[in-house]
Amino acid sequence: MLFKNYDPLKKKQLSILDWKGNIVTPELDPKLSKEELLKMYKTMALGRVADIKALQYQRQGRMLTYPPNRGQEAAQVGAMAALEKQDWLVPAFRELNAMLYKGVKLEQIYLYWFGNEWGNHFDEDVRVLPVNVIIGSQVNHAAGIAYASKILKKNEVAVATIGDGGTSHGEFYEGLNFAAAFDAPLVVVIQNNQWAISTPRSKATKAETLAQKAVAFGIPGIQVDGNDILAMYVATKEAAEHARSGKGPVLIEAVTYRLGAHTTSDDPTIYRKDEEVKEWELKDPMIRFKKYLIDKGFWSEEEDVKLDEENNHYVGETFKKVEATGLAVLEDIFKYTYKEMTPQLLEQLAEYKKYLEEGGK
Ligand SMILES: Cc1ncc(C[n+]2csc(CCOP(=O)(O)OP(=O)(O)O)c2C)c(N)n1
Ligand SMILES: [Mg+2]
Repeated sequence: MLFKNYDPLKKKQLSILDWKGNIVTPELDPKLSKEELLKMYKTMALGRVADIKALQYQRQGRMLTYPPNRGQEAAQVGAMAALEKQDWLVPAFRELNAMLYKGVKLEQIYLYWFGNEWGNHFDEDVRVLPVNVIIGSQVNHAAGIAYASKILKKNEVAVATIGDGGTSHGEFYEGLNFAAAFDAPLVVVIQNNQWAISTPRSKATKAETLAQKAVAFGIPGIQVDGNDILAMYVATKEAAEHARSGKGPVLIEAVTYRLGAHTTSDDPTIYRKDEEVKEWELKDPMIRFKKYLIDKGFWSEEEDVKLDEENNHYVGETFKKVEATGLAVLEDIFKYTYKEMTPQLLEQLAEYKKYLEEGGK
């Protein structure tokens, strides 16, 4: 029903909690338990602190690079909260919050951006693929997982995240078309944060919405206020159920905003106006969610201050552990690119060892 009511060609955006924290479509409020709501909020709060501190560490020369998440917390946590434990997240690189919710430890995420690939080595029961910077690849990988899940009757839904810019890549179309043709349980969540580095959303495609691209695949598509955690939850819940029941993929466009820079190597003041950022700061997903929780009597400003202190402490301690771990042994790059080393890699490893023996660093 949701997908019929929010047909992407009718340009209606799903919204439950408006930017002031008021419920605008009470009939759609998922009425989640206090426990579920607080788990979501606490993940976002930790993600926000970890995001801000990652930038500081990078600026202090202590972290290699980092792609900020600030502003996109609801789009990520709302979607993940709607999944089952066995479902897969196939992330790109700006998914700190989604990864945290799915059970990846902050220490691992930090270790990766610190420059140690072992940070991508998650626990067996964590259904998250490694960070993948190759734009668009997420959709094909997730389509493959979804197809395998269908053949092996595993009841696992695969969720790929991709940016607005990523929807211009071939793999977005290939993966979605494949999954649609084979009714594979795939959900693609576009994080439309309005920018692909310095390229605005308007330059990425002539289509009025990104959700309407679903029409060409013959699947449901829905545009959602991505800063509204309840709307993201409801849309993803329905999408995952649709996919799980054998009806094929769903495309979700989360309309959100990257409040920070693209990465720590980017200066957004060169290509976007301050007023635009200020306007989106008012629509911050955390402000409205906090108000919703306080209105419900589930949370208070005092608890919020305490949580912030705890998070700051935890994040600081976590980063200390990461620094103590340090960088990976370079040999691992040769050893684990494939299951077994190819003759070329063996040769390169021997060359590297010789270089070390001769005093190279
Ligand atoms: C295949 C490929 N081409 C180019 C790049 C370089 N690149 C990194 S991020 C990015 C922009 C991505 O924009 P978007 O898809 O909107 O995601 P966002 O960064 O906004 O989260 C580009 C072009 C890449 N990583 N992979
Ligand atoms: Mg983008």
